[in-house]
Amino acid sequence: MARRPGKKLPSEKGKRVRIDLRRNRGKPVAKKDWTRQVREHGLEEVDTRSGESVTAKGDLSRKRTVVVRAGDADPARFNGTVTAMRGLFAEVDDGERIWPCTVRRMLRSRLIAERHPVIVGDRVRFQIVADEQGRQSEGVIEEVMPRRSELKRVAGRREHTIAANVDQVVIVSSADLPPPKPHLIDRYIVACSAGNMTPVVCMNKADLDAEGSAATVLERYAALGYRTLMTSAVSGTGIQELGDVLRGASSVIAGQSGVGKSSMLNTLQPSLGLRVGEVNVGTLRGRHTTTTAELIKLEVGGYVVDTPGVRSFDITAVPRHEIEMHFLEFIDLVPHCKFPDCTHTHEADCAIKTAVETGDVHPERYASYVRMFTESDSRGHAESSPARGRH
Ligand SMILES: Nc1nc2c(ncn2[C@@H]2O[C@H](COP(=O)(O)OP(=O)(O)OP(=O)(O)O)[C@@H](O)[C@H]2O)c(=O)[nH]1
Ligand SMILES: [Mg+2]
Ligand SMILES: [Zn+2]
Repeated sequence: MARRPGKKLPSEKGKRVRIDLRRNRGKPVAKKDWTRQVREHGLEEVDTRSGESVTAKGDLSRKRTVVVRAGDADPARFNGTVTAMRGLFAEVDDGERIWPCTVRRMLRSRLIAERHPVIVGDRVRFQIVADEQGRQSEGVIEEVMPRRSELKRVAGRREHTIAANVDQVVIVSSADLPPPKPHLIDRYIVACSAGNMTPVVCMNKADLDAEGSAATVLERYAALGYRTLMTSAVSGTGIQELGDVLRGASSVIAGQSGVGKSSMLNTLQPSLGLRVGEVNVGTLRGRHTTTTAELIKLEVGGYVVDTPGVRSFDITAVPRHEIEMHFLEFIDLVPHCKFPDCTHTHEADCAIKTAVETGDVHPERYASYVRMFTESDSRGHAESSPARGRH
């Protein structure tokens, strides 16, 4: 993300050469099929394997023009951060401008095989290519750097990474419309803990919390030591504090559709003009107004990813016996269970269950643990159960 002083734009410095590329042997997939998948499942849900050979027109030609720096044997390579994914195109910020980039086929196959396609927040190395007219308008991502953090979820049996290299996740619920779902907060907290990010628990629509029940839910998390925020995008309550939380960090704003994630960011920085949707009064569900995860640079300093709301959010890559480690208040209690392999579900003399009875562990936190434990199979992956997806 940092600007590299003195770096010249490739147009000023590079010379173009033709290089051989391996012809794409993948079976072409009808574009309409991919478009249909995107429309039905959203960009994040589409299985990229099936759309692999669609948009990258460069993949279909044998030769491609790449920019070579004077004196360099190899084509020039640039470093950047992926700020958005649109179909098979990534937008990459090299600190000076945004480049639309495709992903090199070889890399794409490997990443897909490892179930980690290029995602927002990824640090990448890319090459600039020129089009038929010689314009250097596009890049090809050649390498994705190791990620220091990942926010993941599961949809059905498929694992999906939402964002990479973020420091913290602001887990947004709303006081009402839709009402808070503590279980969803707990799932996000486990995902943060497992993915190496700090959770911040935020309750938006404070203006609708007439009875203070949302504030009570928030206190539960404050008591556990998590940073909490009560905000209102409408009245402006807590928005300055939100700015303080986001300043200087890279953050993901996550939570159900309709809780006001985009609205909060608009109130913080009106120039963003993010699209905001209505909540369906019948189902109390948002309308999935935000459709792509995008990395946004904030005036207060820092970067934020406004994500599309999710209906289901599951932990992944957390073996079921490790789930307990991500419930902070369980950690000191676990050694006091009678059985060393206690799962805290059906066993006698379980320190966690005793703590629930004495009020030291909140019953809803315990219920969240049990639900996550029973829904996860022994390898830690979600089982596709018909109940999944309803929160
Ligand atoms: N009363 C009240 N309404 C709010 C507040 N924040 C957002 N809303 C309303 O909630 C609805 C949904 O807001 P969005 O910002 O689109 O919600 P979102 O979380 O970004 O939703 P998705 O993009 O679908 O995930 C809109 O009608 C907003 O006007 C708030 O603080 N108070
Ligand atoms: Mg939104
Ligand atoms: Zn136990």
